Amino acid sequence: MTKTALITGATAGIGAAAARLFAGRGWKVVGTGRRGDRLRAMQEELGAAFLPLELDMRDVNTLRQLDGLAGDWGGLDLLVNNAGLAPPADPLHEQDWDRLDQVIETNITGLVALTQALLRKLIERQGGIINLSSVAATYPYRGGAVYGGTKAFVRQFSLDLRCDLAGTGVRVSSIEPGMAETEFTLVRTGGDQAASEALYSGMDPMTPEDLAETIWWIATLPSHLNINTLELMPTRQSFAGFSVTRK
Ligand code: NDP
Ligand code: 8X3
Repeated sequence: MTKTALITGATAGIGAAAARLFAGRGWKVVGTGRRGDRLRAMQEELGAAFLPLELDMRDVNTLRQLDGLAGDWGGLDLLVNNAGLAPPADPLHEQDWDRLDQVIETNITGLVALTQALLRKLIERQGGIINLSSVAATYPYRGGAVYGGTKAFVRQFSLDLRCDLAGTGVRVSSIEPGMAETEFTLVRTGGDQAASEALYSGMDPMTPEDLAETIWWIATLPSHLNINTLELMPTRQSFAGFSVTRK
């Protein structure tokens, strides 16, 4: 039977690469995002393997009705909770509340609502859930309080969800990547292309395709194996020390 994945945030970056990879390897893909033009372009590119679903992750009422996905696309083998974003990397007291709220609603509330809505379908097929957390869940940095906090939530949610799903055969994984060159920094900086290019310049960042292959690897492991958490970085990214403020 053809397998079906629902991939959120399939209009750019990691989600778009994963949609292409899964569709190219014989899966059906339900791809979501707010930008309908990009979803339609993806459908033209991938054909019948791709079902576009225009969806704002902040629209909890709609998310909660998605257990009603019917027909050929009704069964679900994999949920990739990928849609997400970061606010500018400024200290919290300098941040705009609306941006913070958008990040919390998208990265946490929407992810939980969608997961809850689709769980029964995933249990029916003994499917899998792969959540996009981040190295920001583990390693604090200035300006990362809300983003890192949301990604720490995603990791812990993934681990706790495994407890709820014990015995169902459903697998849950948290992927925690470092720097991957996508539209992530463009969004974070409010469209500053130069800042985005400068961040990834000369450091061989991970590519969206690297992460898509990682998602594929986790999803297609033998069913008796569960990757709980997986942290990965570009070789040129590493750790910094503690910060000390002297008097
Ligand atoms: P991109 O900005 O390239 O893609 C983000 C995707 O999320 C887009 O498809 C966007 O679709 C979707 N999205 C954002 N907000 C919403 C919303 N409110 N409703 C629906 N969809 C939404 O970033 P990445 O591909 O890099 O990010 C994917 C995930 O990976 C995120 O969760 C991010 O936090 C995580 N991550 C990224 C890293 C990186 O270095 N790039 C590292 C670690 C984790 P649209 O705008 O069309 O709605
Ligand atoms: C994105 C990676 O290091 O910019 O999650 O927070 S980082």
